[in-house]
Amino acid sequence: MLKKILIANRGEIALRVIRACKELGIDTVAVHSEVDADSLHVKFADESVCIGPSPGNQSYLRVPSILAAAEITGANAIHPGYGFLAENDHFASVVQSSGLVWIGPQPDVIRRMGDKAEARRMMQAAGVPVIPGSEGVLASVDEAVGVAREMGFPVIVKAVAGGGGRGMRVARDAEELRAAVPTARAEAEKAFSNPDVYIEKYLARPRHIEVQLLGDKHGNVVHLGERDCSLQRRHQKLIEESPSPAVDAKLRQRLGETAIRGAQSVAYDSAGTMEFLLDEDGRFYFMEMNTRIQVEHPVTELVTGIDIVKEQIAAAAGEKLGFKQSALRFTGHAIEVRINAEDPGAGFRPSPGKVEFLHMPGGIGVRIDSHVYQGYEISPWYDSLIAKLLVHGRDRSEALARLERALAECLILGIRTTTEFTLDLVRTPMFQTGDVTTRSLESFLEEYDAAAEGV
Ligand code: MV4
Repeated sequence: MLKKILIANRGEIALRVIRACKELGIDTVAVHSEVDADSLHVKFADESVCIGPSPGNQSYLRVPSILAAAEITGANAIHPGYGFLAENDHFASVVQSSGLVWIGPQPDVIRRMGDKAEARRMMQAAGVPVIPGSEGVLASVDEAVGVAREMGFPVIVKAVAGGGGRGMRVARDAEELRAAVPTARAEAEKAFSNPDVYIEKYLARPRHIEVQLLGDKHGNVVHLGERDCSLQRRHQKLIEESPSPAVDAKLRQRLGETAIRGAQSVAYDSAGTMEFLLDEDGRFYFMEMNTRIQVEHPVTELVTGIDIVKEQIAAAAGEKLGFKQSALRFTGHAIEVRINAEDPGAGFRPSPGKVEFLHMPGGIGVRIDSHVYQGYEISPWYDSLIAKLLVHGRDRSEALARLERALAECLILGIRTTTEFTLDLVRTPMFQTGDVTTRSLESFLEEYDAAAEGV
């Protein structure tokens, strides 16, 4: 049914989708900006169309240009990748009304999950545990203080249009909350053109645990286990792994069943991820749902053997999922690190430029997802991801040793990268023991910066 897929994205994820299409015997169309003319996604695709100048809002975010490229090339489906238009419900619905297949969940599901207060309400109604907080959007500061006094401080103010950590404010008492609500509203209005906020009880040291889901148009939803993404810097994940050191088989089953229940309540019919916070007492709470393929999806592919992108494409074509929950086996341990063109010695400032020399690691249990080659010019216009380095081992200890070994094989010259920083981080007792929370990186970075300054 799907003969030709247009990939509305760039970089490693565009390559990832093209690879799945090749294995499925589906033709591919790359779209690209002017600066991306020499990119690998353009070279690997069967056809390509230049859709505009380098800034994203003049190319990869231009809906009419992308639809025109699909029309000209006769593509009959669009895969959005992650970022750019992947969670834009308007784009998804225009794709569908143009008679094209949208490779993602239904536009109204994207829209409802995009409203974080609405997503909370829906999941609570479906019996998914949510963090105690306000019933939807706050009508006033007094309401916020009332709700906060009832459940206790500290609380966190979040933008309904936020997600991914943008537009959040923590308040430890009523006075701070009275200041935080207007500030958060102003920030939300500026960033998202929507000032609406809600509050939740603030969990001090949670782990970020997310569950990979796959659904089809026949009402089936399965979970592919969890990923632990607790190590983040400013809401940018640095390391992801599966299984989580904090999740045993029993908790995995409860997380999985809960995530499936939530997804089925909205007739979820694609690849998606439900994010939870796990507190010190082993309780978990729904945080938000990502209605797209994620950067870290290969971690799950390594422990399940399932090609998530292929399943996502098949589901969009109306096929049934190729396997049942009971047939899934989780094997070994996988870890992903992101290698970025950034300078850890300068606050992780982007370090674009020409890659003068490149050697990527190999050997048993190593996977590299990257669009970068020797001589490639990393553009300042887009994200700084150079490569995702993944390792798979029989257990966490083998995966850790393999990760150190593989990181040490990496050699990227001509630009600053996060390779050595990541190796230092991987070698810490904190990461080696798996005893991490969403706050762990802050303290590591303080020490790291102090060491860099010779303090
Ligand atoms: C929280 C939280 C603690 N308590 N909500 C950050 C990303 C966005 N999706 C929500 N985030 C958080 N929400 C409550 N009620 C702590 C965070 C958070 C965080 C979450 C996951 C990974 C890294 C984080 C870093 C700082 C704060």
